[in-house]
Amino acid sequence: MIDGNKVLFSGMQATGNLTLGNYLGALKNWVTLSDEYQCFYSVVDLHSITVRQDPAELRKRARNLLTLYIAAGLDPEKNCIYYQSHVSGHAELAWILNCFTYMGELNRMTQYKDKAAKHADNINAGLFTYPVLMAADILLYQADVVPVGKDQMQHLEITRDIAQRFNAIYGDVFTIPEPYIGKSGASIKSLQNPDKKMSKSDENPNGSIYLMDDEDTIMRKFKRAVTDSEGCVRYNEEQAGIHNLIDIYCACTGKMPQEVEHEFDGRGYGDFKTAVGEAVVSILKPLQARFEELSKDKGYIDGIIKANAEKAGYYASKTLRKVQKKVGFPEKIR
Ligand code: ATP
Ligand code: LTN
Repeated sequence: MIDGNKVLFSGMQATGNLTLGNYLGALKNWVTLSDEYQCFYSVVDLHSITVRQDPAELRKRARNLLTLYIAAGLDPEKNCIYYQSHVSGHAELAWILNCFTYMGELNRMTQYKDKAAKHADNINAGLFTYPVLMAADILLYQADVVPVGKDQMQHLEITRDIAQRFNAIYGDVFTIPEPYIGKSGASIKSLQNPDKKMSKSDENPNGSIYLMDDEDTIMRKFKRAVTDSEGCVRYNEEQAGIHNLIDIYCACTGKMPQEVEHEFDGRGYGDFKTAVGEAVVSILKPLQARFEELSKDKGYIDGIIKANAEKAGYYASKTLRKVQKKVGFPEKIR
């Protein structure tokens, strides 16, 4: 609890360009939840270097991501929006938690297996212990709730296991966090392969809608989206492509799948794809305009970066000091 409010933590990596999946699965829910909680939204740049990055590019993407959090509607006066690398407590707590995490647990992580297969020439220890750093992010702020897409559930479970293990030894140190998965948009699939999640690191740019795509590109990508030969807009697992388009449409319009089936009853896929494209454009256009405007205001963004790093650092050091004491590190002499 901070000032009587429950705490929310979430983060995104500044790797690649953000997709509609990131927006509908995560960012959009962050904005909805931000009124109810004391929120920490981090640009998790420590996580990004588990895969080799170009330094200048990473710096630029990280700043763009932080700006995008604000452009999406998160008020930086109320929500703590900051770079993970500006708060050293993340790395310090991660080290301690590494000593309370088993190799066998980490070996089971599917994201690790996927990324290791994808980057076979760079299977570094950071990639392996990535979930421990994520646990540190969450536990450092004593978060009650963590909004993520479905793909992050396994990391949330290991976070809870580590926290419970630590608490069982040292008493009630950490709050046990609950995941928050949004009702719609929790798992947006690639437009080219609806069995795969839409991902910013997909090699095929037609599979993903990027948040900065212009109107023509968005409409073209939806027109080309893979569907089936059934020819009717029905929400069932067998029609994976249409299922995904309905998910996207619902997440953008707030409608229910049954309403959408009804709306497009007897109409072709062409009509439906156009409607989905238009719904997405109507959400992304204002987001893009706000992003452009904010990006020009260097002083404003710099001010937020500074103030929020201090705020996050304050809460992080409270937990860290408690943990250091529990495990037996000597008190600093001041
Ligand atoms: P990468 O392809 O680089 O692994 P990613 O696109 O999967 O990245 P992350 O940075 O890992 O994105 O995820 C940021 C947030 O967006 C997480 O909460 C994640 O669950 C959510 N997310 C990512 N992809 C999707 C998707 N296709 N549908 C719903 N949520 C998603
Ligand atoms: N692993 C997450 C990003 C992430 C995160 C977190 C999400 C890092 N730390 C803490 C929620 C809470 C991802 O790849 N999407």
